[in-house]
Order: sequence, then structure tokens, then C-alpha cells
Amino acid sequence: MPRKLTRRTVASSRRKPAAKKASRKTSHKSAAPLVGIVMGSQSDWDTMRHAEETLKKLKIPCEVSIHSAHRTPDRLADYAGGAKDRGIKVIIAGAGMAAALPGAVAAVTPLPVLGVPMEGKVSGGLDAILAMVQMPGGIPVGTLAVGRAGAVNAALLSAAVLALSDTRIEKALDKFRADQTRAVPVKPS
Ligand code: RP5
Repeated sequence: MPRKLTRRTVASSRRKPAAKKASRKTSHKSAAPLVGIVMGSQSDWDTMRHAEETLKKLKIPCEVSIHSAHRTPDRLADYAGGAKDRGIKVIIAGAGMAAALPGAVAAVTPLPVLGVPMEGKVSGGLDAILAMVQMPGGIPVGTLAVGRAGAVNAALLSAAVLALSDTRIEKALDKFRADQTRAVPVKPS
């Protein structure tokens, strides 16, 4: 069953993180979320949960919420506009169909925004990936693959960004990659 996402989840994650000493090693010890995962609908969660699971494997704190560019535009602007001040470093935004969500997020925050297109009825998600890729110059969205692979890779790309200034995340990412390499068999079974 997909995890139930509530307004409370969002509200509790909006608290300002405690002031931190400048150190490359402190961030992942804190419970303050570094990555915000947003999606346009509850129906996106079956895909977007793979982003959360991947971040959890790397012990990167994140927050998860639903905000729609079309159905809850004010709530979305409130969330994305305040994300940087709350300590969020990267936002992952998953959406399907017209998929305006990542672009709408990117319009109100200077943070890096990674878009995950949902699989859909138009050529398996071609509508969503084109909506995300075709951003006008000046407001970038880093668009990943359609579906689960995109959700996993958005988390890994977030980790790579965070690893530039956090040695613990850098090591966790190195280990993830090494484990992944070891898990690929030479021969099929
Ligand atoms: C988009 O519309 C959402 O991201 C979702 O992928 C799609 C359909 O939403 P529902 O009708 O399933 O809520 O905004």
C-alpha cells in the first residue's frame, strides 16, 4: 500500500533546521531533510517511492509531499518558495500528463530541480517527458528517465550533488556504486 501523505507530514517538515556548524561531515546526522520529493498526485507515489527508498539506502534525510501545479498552485508555490530557507538542497518533482510540476517548482526556487516523468497513456509517458524537457531557457529542470528508473536516478543525482560538500554522502554513494557493480553477474543464470 502506498504510504499516506498528509498535510501534517508537510507542515512538520517545514520547521527551520537548527543552525549547523560548517562541516562537511555533519549534514546526514541531522534529521533535517536535505532533499524534497514532491509529486503532483497520490497516483504518482508508486513510482516516486523509489526515490525515497534510494535516498534512505544512502541515509540522506528527505521529506515527501503532494503538491499539484494545477490543482494546488498556491500550496505548491508556498512549499517550493520556502524550501531553500528550510535547508532543502535539491528538489525532486514527479508528475505525469501535462507535468507542469517541476517547471512550476523551478520557477520559484533557485535550488536544483530534478524532474521525473510518470508513465502514461500517451506513448508510455512521452507527454510528461516532453513537458519536463522542454523548459524555456532560464529556468532549468534536470529531467530523468520515465518511471522507476527516473525516480531512482533522481535520488542518485541528488546524492551526487550533496556529495560535493558532504564526505559521508560521498562515501555512501561510492559504496552504492561499488555494490551495484559487484552485483552484476558475468553469466546469466
Ligand atoms: C498529474 O496528473 C499528476 O502528476 C499525475 O501524474 C496525473 C494524473 O493525476 P490523477 O488524476 O491520477 O490525480 O498532475
